[in-house]
Amino acid sequence: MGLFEKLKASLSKTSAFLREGIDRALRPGAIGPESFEEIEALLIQVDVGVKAAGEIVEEVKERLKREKIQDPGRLVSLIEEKVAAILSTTSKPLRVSDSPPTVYLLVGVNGSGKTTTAAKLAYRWTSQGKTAIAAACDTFRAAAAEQLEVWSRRVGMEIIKHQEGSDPAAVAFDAAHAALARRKDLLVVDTAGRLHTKKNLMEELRKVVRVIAREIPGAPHEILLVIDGTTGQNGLIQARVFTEAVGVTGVVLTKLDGSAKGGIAVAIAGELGLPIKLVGVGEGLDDLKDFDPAGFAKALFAGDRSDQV
Ligand SMILES: Nc1nc2c(ncn2[C@@H]2O[C@H](COP(=O)(O)OP(=O)(O)O)[C@@H](O)[C@H]2O)c(=O)[nH]1
Ligand SMILES: [Mg+2]
Repeated sequence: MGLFEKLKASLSKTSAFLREGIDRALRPGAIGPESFEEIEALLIQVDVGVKAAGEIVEEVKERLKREKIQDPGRLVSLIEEKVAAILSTTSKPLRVSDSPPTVYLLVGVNGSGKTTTAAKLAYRWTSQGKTAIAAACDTFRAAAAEQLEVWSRRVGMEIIKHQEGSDPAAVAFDAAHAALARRKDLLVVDTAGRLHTKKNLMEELRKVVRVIAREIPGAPHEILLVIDGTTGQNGLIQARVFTEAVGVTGVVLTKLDGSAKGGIAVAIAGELGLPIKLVGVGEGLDDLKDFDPAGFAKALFAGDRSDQV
């Protein structure tokens, strides 16, 4: 399946809901102020956020008035363009360091997909003949390091882990040294999402960041906040907490496959101003895609009709 096809399939729940509603709101002969109220409500329901939904609808209304557009298809295109524009304002590619290792730190709440994303990221590199190493900084549960170890074998990367309950910053320190000594191209740092208190977790993360920055100049090159794309507005609250604590540089939006709340991408860009860098569209190693604002917007409004491709 091509990249766009995969994204379109992943967003099909969201887009089927949106298109059905929008087509109903814009049925021929019925385009009026209520149509736009309906569309705004639909956008809010897929978690685009109140602010962005308002902006999108205002702009489309303006253009409708100014350009006297009556064609529903054209109006849908305008909505799609506006969404793409919002997503583009923050869009930035994933940073890669000129002097290896490139270091990616993954943060986020439990179950959001950090460990899986770490493996997927490493797979991108190892499948291109580059070398990768993982730091198992989720020392909160033994199972966390084991899970990363299983992935590491599949991906073909080394892993640095300590005992359960040990200091994550010590793991980060060892991993940074191993990455430098063994000239690895990539270091992925997996972290915990749950501790006894939120304050502890944030302090621990800050310490991990400090250690990495001290041992490898310029690192971490990305602090990626992993957000579960099915959790809707909750993701925004998480994003604020993590951003304040560790200065997130980008978002990985996971589990888009099966999400009916794919509009959250628009809220992340529009309300938080954070760039979405990658999207997770499945559980496989290959199911991590670069974020493309225009493609995402197109898939969001594609509906489930094959003639929309
Ligand atoms: N469908 C789907 N499942 C995902 C995706 N990313 C992660 N998962 C699943 O989400 C669950 C939690 O992932 P995990 O990486 O352990 O989360 P962590 O607690 O943040 O490390 C696992 O069952 C993963 O297979 C994705 O993009 N799509
Ligand atoms: Mg994990």
